[in-house]
Amino acid sequence: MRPLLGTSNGTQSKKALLSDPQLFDTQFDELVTELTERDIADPALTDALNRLREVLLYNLVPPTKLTQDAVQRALLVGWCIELLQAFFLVADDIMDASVTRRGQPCWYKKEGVGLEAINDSFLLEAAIYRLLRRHCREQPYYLHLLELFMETSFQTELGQALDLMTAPPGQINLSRFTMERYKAIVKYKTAFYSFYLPVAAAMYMAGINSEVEHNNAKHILLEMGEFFQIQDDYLDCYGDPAVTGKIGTDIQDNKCSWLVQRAELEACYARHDEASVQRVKALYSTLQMEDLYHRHEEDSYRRLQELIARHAQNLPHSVFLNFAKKIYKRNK
Ligand code: DMA
Ligand code: MG
Ligand code: MG
Ligand code: MG
Repeated sequence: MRPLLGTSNGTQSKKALLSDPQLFDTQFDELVTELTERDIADPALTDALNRLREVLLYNLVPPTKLTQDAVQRALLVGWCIELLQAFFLVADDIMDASVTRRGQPCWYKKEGVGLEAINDSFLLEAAIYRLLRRHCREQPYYLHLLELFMETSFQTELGQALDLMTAPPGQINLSRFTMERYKAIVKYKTAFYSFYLPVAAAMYMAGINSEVEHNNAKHILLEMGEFFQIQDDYLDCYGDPAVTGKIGTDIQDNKCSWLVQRAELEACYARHDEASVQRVKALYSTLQMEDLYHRHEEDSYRRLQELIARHAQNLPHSVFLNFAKKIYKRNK
């Protein structure tokens, strides 16, 4: 994976603007001046306008060093999430026997690195907690962040364990690959750390601690994370390494990838309950069976016309064509 935040230029410049504390500062100063000096010049109002100034400064938390520091800390936590990702990816590439990552050789593949990369991944992880301690220890959300990072790591490691034990090297047994197992793997190995973690960290930093709020966010983000991993599986096979920055290994690694659909068929075919029937139909639809069928119909019609032209030399073509017209494009 996966440069999650690599967005368009438009988003970048908006982000830069929003996170520029100096611009925000300057505007606040201007607003105070506008409200208390520029518009109303009546000397009789001096006291009242001074009062307004005091109220504004006191109640709107003048953006001073405080907000600048808060923005710096938000950026730092962003980097901690990147560190967590790097920690997992360095290890993941060893376990998946991958070759490239982000357009360069995987770290363990570099000359002289090899399995020392295991310890390097631990170093990346340790860096998270050093940075959090140094920069956020005094913050009310510090403990929440610590627990969040540790819990997320555990969830991801459970997901990686499921991913690996479902893919024993060289042992093909597609019955291991159920949709239930797939969903568990991707939820734990990807969705928590790639989607819930960044939003939950921001929520804690903004003072949103309620379990209900977090569960609501989790509900949406885990669903998004599941789809994100389905895309990752798709790109493992169909992506262009020049664009994804990595060469796929899921087939070689016996991975329970979303693209492996036979197990779903085995679980649902020849069943009489409506849910199973619908799951088979959903599978057909993801395999674009309708398109395939229509293309086959066109091909078949064209081939038959050729046959008629070639073989029905003494018989009227219409005998055959009328037959053909009766069945092609039929919908009953
Ligand atoms: C990766 O899943 C999950 C983690 C925790 C790194 P994956 O092996 O499919 O990712 P990638 O395709 O990027 O190697
Ligand atoms: Mg991998
Ligand atoms: Mg992996
Ligand atoms: Mg992958």
